[in-house]
Amino acid sequence: MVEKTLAIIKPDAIKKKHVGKIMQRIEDEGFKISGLRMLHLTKEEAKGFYIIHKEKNFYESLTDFMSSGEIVIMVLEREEAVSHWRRVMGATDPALAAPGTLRQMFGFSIERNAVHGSDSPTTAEWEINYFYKEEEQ
Ligand code: 3AN
Repeated sequence: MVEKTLAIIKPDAIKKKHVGKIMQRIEDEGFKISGLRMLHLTKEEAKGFYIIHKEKNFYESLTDFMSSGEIVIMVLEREEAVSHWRRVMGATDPALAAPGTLRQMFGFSIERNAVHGSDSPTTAEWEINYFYKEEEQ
């Protein structure tokens, strides 16, 4: 089934100039980029986006990092978009991510791991709605 997922290129990957390579990979993997925007989250916006992690000990640090510079957000569309994008990203910790995955190639640490992807179709819908009005989706 064709579905949508939300992908983010995080501040670390933007600073290291990996945007072009990551977007090329997205197209090579057969995704249609149906939404694309660069923005700089406020701390409050980052906290809202990661609200599910509010009890975790890394919440403050993660939201500081995610509001530390520009990010690129994208709505990606293809068959099984959510699970496919997570396979392309690799494991959360770049040290454990499989060879050829984006986090293995471009991630620096479990926090500064280059890219984000929704973890289920339900989360994808919530995350896309967080950034896009319905008529923009
Ligand atoms: P994923 O992004 O692989 O779905 P989650 O949902 O467990 O991983 O975590 C969300 C984000 O929180 C990760 N992308 C990462 O940046 C950060 N994170 C996860 N675990 C840790 C940790 N132990 N220490 C610091 N940051 C973490």
